Amino acid sequence: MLNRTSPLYKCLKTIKFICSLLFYITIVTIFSTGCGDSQNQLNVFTWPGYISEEIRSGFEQEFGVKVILDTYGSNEDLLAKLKAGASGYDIIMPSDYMVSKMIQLDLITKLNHDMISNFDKISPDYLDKYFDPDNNYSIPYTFGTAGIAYDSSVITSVVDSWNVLWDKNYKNQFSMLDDPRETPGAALKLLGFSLNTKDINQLQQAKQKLIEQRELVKQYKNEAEELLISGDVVLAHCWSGDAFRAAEKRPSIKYVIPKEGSSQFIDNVCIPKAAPHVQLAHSFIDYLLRPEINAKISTFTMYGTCVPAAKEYLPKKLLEHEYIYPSKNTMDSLEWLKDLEDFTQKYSRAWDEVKAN
Ligand code: N2P
Repeated sequence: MLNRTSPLYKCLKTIKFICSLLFYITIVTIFSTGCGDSQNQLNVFTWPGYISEEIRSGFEQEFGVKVILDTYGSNEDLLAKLKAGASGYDIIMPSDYMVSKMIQLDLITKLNHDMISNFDKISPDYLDKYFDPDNNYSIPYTFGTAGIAYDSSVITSVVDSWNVLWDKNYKNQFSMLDDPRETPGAALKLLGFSLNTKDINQLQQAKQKLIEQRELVKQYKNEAEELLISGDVVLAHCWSGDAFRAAEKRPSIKYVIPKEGSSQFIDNVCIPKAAPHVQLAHSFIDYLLRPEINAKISTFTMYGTCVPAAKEYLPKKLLEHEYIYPSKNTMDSLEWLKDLEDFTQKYSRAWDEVKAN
């Protein structure tokens, strides 16, 4: 037995004390930085392909923080997640009609414009829209359309109507968006109706059309880019950026807005009500609006920029792209999706019935 007063005993006791101290420090460090939440972390919930690695790591390095990305496939999925109480997100990117819905449901926070020094870089063309008249809650991120992508090396006839997506010759060779508003919207347009109709009879007709189409569809999917590049599909109902990015890898891919008309959208940056890092979220929004950064976003996503000064950094082929910045004629054929309040459920139900058939 060691004597409590012996030098060896004292030395061992000191070592034991230092070891417990180190253990305690390690545990505290792990819990405050490694796992769990941290003040130095920004949690971004967005559409796939909306934030590039360059944009993410650029913000991380400049601000000395970590940016965590998570993605959703549709506005309705985003809404369901927030309604179910998801509280960790600092940034979300709802489309127009979903911004108005979220304001009404008190799910997003009022922005502090004093913390967004680049706000005046946004073109007035994309501000003060119906869904958030003074941009108190949302900053435009990018804009685009829904339409049809097709491989012109396979489909040599003219593609200019939604009808092609009901053509039996393309059975199992095309994909449709998996979206309770966009997909019924395409059928409504084909039938000559508004994609915001609240006429139940028109909606039923669109549902029947989609049920008829079901056996022809290879896949319902919101990200058509890979399907088009791989040749898994030769036609796709998709969002414009996905078609243009696919065309970069497979130049025979073309995009068209059908003559019956289609939808247009602005996707926006918002801060959810329960966001843990509101200040950092504002810094991120301000960063996204810097012209050089905004140009990189537009180049990567192949959607339009809302920041005119970004155009000086954009390649000519994007600036002159007839479908990124469509002509007035084409624009006039486009509708914004609107929040349909209680009638929204009828669309969701119709869409569920299509998919269950
Ligand atoms: C993401 C496309 C999102 C556009 N790939 C729909 N708002």
